[in-house]
Amino acid sequence: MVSALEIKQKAIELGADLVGITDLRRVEGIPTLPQGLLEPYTHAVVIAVAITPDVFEQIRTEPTPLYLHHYLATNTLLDNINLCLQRQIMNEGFHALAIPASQIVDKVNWMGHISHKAMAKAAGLGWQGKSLLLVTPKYGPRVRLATLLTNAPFEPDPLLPNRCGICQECQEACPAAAIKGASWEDHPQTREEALHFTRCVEKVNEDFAKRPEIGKPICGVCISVCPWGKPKK
Ligand code: B12
Ligand code: SF4
Ligand code: SF4
Repeated sequence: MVSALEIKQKAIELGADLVGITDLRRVEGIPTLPQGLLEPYTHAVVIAVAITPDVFEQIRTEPTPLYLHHYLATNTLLDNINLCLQRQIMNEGFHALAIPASQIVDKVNWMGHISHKAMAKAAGLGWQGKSLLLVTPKYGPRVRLATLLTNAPFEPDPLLPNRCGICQECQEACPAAAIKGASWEDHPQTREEALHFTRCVEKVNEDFAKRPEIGKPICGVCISVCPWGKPKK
């Protein structure tokens, strides 16, 4: 059987910057669409692709057309890596299901099939910061994520602690004043615990997505200001 190390090496060869593995017992009770999505699976491989720091250098208070392009291209790369890993695991006789990087399945409640942030946290890639984004020690929140569900019994990775500390950069910079500044050791119970959720939803959908040169619900400000993402000197 293909080992956790081999699948991680393959992901890196294909263009991933980070890869982690979780046992799905770590996310028991997490909401999914459809309900019961996780039932055939026992583990997940979570991949991250970093967006170059130069894109974020230009983001101060709003998204840029350049960020839009990198956002779209990174989603495609993540989906392609995930499809290749899916094939490799299936060829070994296991089930595997690539969850799309950025598909919104329920536009009333703003949900994907599963939260990649929660899966990435459970796979030891980082922690969910005060912005609710997945923050990694190496790239901060400047990563996009995708999840591959499987029943291949890969060895899970150790968890990382929350390292936001007293930082409030994202809270201070958010153009919608949406970040409450709450902290938690593991994860918030609801999105509302971390965010004035509708303020963020309205900002990205009613303002940024309606700009002709953007056209998607993106923002990037809370990503750009996080000190963990700034290039290390
Ligand atoms: C719908 C969606 C949106 C919506 C709603 C956002 C939201 N916060 O839910 C809108 C359009 C507003 C949006 C905005 C943004 N998004 Co968006 N979005 C998604 C999408 C498609 C689904 C998210 C989802 O289903 N959330 C469901 C909620 C319930 O999950 P959650 O936010 O993680 O919070 C809960 C869980 O984490 C849970 N939890 C954690 N661990 C555990 C364990 C257990 C056992 C349980 C029960 C619960 C639990 O606790 C939290 C509270 O319930 C994902 C892709 C994906 N499939 O994940 C991208 C995604 C979350 N978005 C992303 C990004 C970058 C953004 C923006 C910065 C915009 C941009 N691209 O510039 C903003 C950030 C807003 C913010 N501060 O959160 C990235 C995040 C990358 C990262 N480093 O974290 C993702 C992962 C896309 C990707 N492929 O990388 N987004
Ligand atoms: S995505 Fe923009 S509006 Fe939403 S929380 Fe981050 S900075 Fe605020
Ligand atoms: S900007 Fe500061 S508070 Fe916000 S997620 Fe990054 S480290 Fe945490």
